[in-house]
Amino acid sequence: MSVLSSLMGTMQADSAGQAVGQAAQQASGAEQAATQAGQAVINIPKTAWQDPGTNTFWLPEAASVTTDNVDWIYLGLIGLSIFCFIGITAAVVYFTIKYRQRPGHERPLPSPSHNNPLEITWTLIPAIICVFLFVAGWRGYVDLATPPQHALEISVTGLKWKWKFTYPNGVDDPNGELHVPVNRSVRLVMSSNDVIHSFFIPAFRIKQDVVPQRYTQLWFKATQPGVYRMYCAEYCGLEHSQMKTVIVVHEPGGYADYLARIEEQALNIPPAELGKKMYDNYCIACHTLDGTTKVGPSFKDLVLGGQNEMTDGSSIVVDENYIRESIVEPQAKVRKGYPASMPSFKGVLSDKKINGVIAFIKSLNDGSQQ
Ligand code: HEC
Ligand SMILES: [Cu+2]
Repeated sequence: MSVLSSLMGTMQADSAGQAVGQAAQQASGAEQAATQAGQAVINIPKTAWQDPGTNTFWLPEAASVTTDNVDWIYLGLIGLSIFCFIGITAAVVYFTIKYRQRPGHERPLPSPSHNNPLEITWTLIPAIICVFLFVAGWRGYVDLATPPQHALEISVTGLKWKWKFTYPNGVDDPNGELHVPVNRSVRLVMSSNDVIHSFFIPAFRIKQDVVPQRYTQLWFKATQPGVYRMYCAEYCGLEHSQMKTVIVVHEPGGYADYLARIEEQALNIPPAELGKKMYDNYCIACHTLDGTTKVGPSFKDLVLGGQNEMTDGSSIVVDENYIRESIVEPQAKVRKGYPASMPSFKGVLSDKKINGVIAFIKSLNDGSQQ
């Protein structure tokens, strides 16, 4: 590839960029279709990987707010290199011919050893260019290193050999893809479960090592809905090259739909398992499973059909309705010997989750947990 065509290539890069955009639109169209069809699982077609139009040798479409600075410095450096390369080569060729050894052309002795104006010029101009590039690069670096406040935080885990994305609602993306809303600052808090990986989204011009036992961060603000490629950019073992996936930038509203969808999906597990999760999340601080008393009575003693004494002296038979009432309206009936301090989970736990909790409590005493 000749250096000159590299400069011109920036123009082609634009049309290649459009191709990515189109592929992205197709993808999000397919996604909408999937949603309409009521499918729980959306599988983004990996158009961005298959469409040869997106396999550009040049800079891919820029789709985040911080890309401009990276691009012009990068292209500027290439332009400068080409300029110097051509200039120096031309000078070498010119001097070689002009001062070649030939009859009637004597070498002047002693040869000139010093030229102040020349020395100053070729020191000063490169120095100015270097300082300029440094300041421009440094400002861009500071931008990239400083996530805006109140950015949406998504946790990223590098694993041999895939990425795991965990959203603020605690749910992982089921397909190992990253989904984000358009025009919203996103901060990725990243760590690795095993070796060092490197998280790379070319379209956003961001790349950062993902290291075990510490957190690194990246931020971006996507400017166009679409599907963009994502890589691991640090050799991390046998299937390193398989750590490619996509980032889906959603139209306004699409991200919330997506979150609701994966949350719903995460609930599609056996009720007792779901209940165990809810127990771990919400109840474990006050209720044990082993018979010991914390703030509240242990769930081990909560046997369906058993009798419980209340503070008002009455006695009730434990059934599903009693457990449900204890969760949504804990003060309605308070166990004798315990404070009426349990918070209500009304609005926190959906019916499905409450059913899960009930199934979990039942399973504690039917022998299935042993
Ligand atoms: C802040 C502490 C606290 C948390 C958190 C808490 N509870 Fe309670 N819970 C209590 C206390 C104290 C009692 C006993 C007083 C009463 O009956 O209200 C109790 C009672 C109960 C009872 C009746 C038990 C019996 O033996 O009659 C049920 C059922 C129950 N909780 C379920 C839950 C579930 C399910 C969660 C989690 C979603 C939960 N609790 C979270 C403190 C808590
Ligand atoms: Cu990797």
